[in-house]
Amino acid sequence: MQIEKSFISAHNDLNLSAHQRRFEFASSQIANFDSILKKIAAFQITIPSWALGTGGTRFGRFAGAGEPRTLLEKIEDVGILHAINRASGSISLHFPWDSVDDSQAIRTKASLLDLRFDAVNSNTFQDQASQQLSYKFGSLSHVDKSVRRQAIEHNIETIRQGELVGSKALSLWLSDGSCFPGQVDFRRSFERALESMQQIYLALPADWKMFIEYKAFEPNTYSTTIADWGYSHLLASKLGKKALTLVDLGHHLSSANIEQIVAILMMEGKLAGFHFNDSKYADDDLTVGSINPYQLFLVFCELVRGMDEQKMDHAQDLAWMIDASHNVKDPLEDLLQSVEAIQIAYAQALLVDSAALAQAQEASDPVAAQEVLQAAFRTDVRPLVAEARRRAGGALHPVACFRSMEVRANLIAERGSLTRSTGL
Ligand SMILES: [Mn+2]
Repeated sequence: MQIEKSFISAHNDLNLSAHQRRFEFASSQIANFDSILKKIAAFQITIPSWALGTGGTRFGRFAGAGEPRTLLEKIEDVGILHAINRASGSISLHFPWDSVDDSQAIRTKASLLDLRFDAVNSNTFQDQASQQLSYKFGSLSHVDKSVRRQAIEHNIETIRQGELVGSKALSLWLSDGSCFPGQVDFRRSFERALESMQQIYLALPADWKMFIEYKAFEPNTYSTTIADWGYSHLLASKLGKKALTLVDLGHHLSSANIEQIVAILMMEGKLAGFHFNDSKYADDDLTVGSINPYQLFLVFCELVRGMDEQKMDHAQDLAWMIDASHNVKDPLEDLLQSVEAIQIAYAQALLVDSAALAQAQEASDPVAAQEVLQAAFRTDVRPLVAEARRRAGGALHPVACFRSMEVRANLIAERGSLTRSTGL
């Protein structure tokens, strides 16, 4: 399905006068709103290929309808999102789910939809039908050298596939760990994981990076080989300059101070980027901003301050991706909501009076610091985000626009109602 520009214009025309009233009020309170609009418009959030179908839990999956059946259809879905919000201009592929058979066709389709390819992801957390050895007891840290070799080769093949589409980073999440005390030797497991990753690192092209993601627990229930930012940072430091730590909002033990982790990693030049999602208890698969938008805002405050201090380009220098997929919403509507939640938190962080905050910190004045932060957080920036989107050719209200175009009904008509996207 192709999104007609005329439909988005018609949607915007219908909503324009109400929007303009809200925008005039919002912008009248902000001195530098024009530069904020430009930053919001430039900020693109990568869509993971595995979030385009309905996710599931270990108890089951309730498949949606009209899900993308092939990589080309996944790219088409991201193109739909990007046409509507002009902020989802890249896609992250996962191997072997997204095997690139015809790279020319894939690249052409993506460029027609104004999309680029972000980090590629390997998969050693499940066994594939064609696979010789099992990852039941680990992959890069497995006690058996031949299992480790198989996992290393899969990662190198993932890099090769990424090169075909112009990716520049390998994102590595290791599910290795143990379910019971005594099951693995912590130190040997870590050493084996490092040794395997060194071999993958050597296979990275000169202009590539390696992102090392961590996760506190799950699928393993007792220990995880790369359980937190300390393990990841240790690995990244030992591996070298091209290795960086990737922070996933949902991969921490409950109430961890994620904004502080981000601040320190940025200070050390070792932050790769961010995976956005939200969670109430332990899982990480809920829509961004649906549970704890204040935490998201605080994370963005650190990101913005850290990037500004190091004169980094907000849109280009770190990797921004959504990593969530669940059971009950239309995946495309959910992604539109997630992207907007990220834009809102980013815009609010841009509003923080950093000079006043620094002054409050120097004066050890927590009351003044809270006033500064919450003045930004409680500002309704939605008209600014909508205006940035409108100026970039997107829709004022993405979900409403998506629904009025009957995108899902069209996709079902094209693809059928029994389609199932590859992925989890
Ligand atoms: Mn993630």
